[in-house]
Amino acid sequence: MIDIKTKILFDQDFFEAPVELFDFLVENVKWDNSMRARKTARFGQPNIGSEQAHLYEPFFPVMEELSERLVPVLGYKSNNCFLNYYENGNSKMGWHGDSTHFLEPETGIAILSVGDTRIFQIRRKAVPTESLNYVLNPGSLIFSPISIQEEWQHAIPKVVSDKGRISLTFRKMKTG
Ligand SMILES: O=C(O)CCC(=O)C(=O)O
Repeated sequence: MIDIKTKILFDQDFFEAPVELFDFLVENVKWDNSMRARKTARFGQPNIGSEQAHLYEPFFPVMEELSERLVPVLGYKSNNCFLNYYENGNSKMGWHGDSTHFLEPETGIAILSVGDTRIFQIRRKAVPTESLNYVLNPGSLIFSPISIQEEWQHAIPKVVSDKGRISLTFRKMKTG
C-alpha cells in the first residue's frame, strides 16, 4: 500500500507567479483548441515515435527558467512541457492516470500553476472514496512520481469562477 502523502510533493509557494506571466502565456502560446474542456500546447521533447511531434515548439525562456528551478527539487532536468489552459471554472480535466511509459524511469510529472486557483483531486482507483484535495494556488508546485500512477487517478474539477488558470506540466521524456 502506498502512502500517497509521502509520495506526492506539494509546495504552495514554489515560485512567483505574477499575473503578467499568465497573461503572457494566454497571449503568446499557439493554443490547440481541439478539446472542448480546455486548451493545450506542447513544448520540448515529444514522446518517442509521436505522430504529433510537429506540434511541439521549443521551450519559451520562462519554461527553461522554471525547468532549471525544478532541478534541485526533482533531481533531474525536464525536457518536455505540456500546457493546459482552463479559461474559466467550466473548464476541467476528468479523472485519469498519466501514461508514463515515455518518461525516464525514476521521474514523474511536476505541475506549476499560474492564474486562478483550482483543486487537484486524487483518488485511489480501487477505492475511489479514498481521496485527497490539494489547493493549487498560483505559484504552487505539485509533483507525482511515476510510481503512483497505476494505483491513483487525478482530476481538476469544475469550479465557480470566471477566471482562468494555466498549468505547466513538466516531464522528462525518454530520448532513445
Ligand atoms: O492542470 C493540471 O494541473 C492537471 C494536469 C494533469 O492532470 C495532467 O497533465 O495529467
